[in-house]
Amino acid sequence: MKYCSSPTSPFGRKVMVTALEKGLADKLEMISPDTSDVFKGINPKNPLGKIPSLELDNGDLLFDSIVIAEYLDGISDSPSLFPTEVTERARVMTLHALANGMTDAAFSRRWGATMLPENERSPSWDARLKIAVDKSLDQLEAQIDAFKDTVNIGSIAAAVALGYLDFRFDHENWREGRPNLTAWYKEFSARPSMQATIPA
Ligand SMILES: N[C@@H](CCC(=O)N[C@@H](CS)C(=O)NCC(=O)O)C(=O)O
Repeated sequence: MKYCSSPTSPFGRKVMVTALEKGLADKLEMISPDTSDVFKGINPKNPLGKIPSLELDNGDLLFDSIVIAEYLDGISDSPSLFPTEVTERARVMTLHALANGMTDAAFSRRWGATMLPENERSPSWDARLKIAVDKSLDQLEAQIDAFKDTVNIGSIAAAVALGYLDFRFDHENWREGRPNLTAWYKEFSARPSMQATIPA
């Protein structure tokens, strides 16, 4: 299977953590994105221009990250990272949506600040995105008991989101005033799957 991603992509990292947790990482042939013109997108095979994508041996192209993660989860026999009981699944997928939305907002902030010409940047849009990140962090801190002892697609997405903040927004210190989230992340990020995928 051809996996198009980059070690610095938080969405790609979520998929790799999933693949490692499921013992499938060696099945992924790594393909680098095409960054020659970021305004046209960085993944020519995906009409949305985004990474990650996974090309199956039958030619199907899977995106986005949650679809790839669920596919990898489904083809391995090891315990699932996607609960099947309806209420539990809804909770975990909502946690995933929160963490992924936070990652999306943080990634957009970074993209706006580094790719757009200075006269096209929008401080008020950046502030709006920062509010989304901050409120999501507060929500994770408040609901820590619901996920602190779990390893599933929701907790993986939460850890990857925090890892991305460390990578790109270290100076904003998300840990301040969030002791429970800080302690949980310290423990979760020691997992071999997280250690093997630290963005560089
Ligand atoms: N919802 C998508 C988001 C993917 C995404 O935003 N990927 C970024 C890299 S981290 C990207 O490819 N950006 C290039 C662009 O948007 O042009 C997913 O979960 O896969």
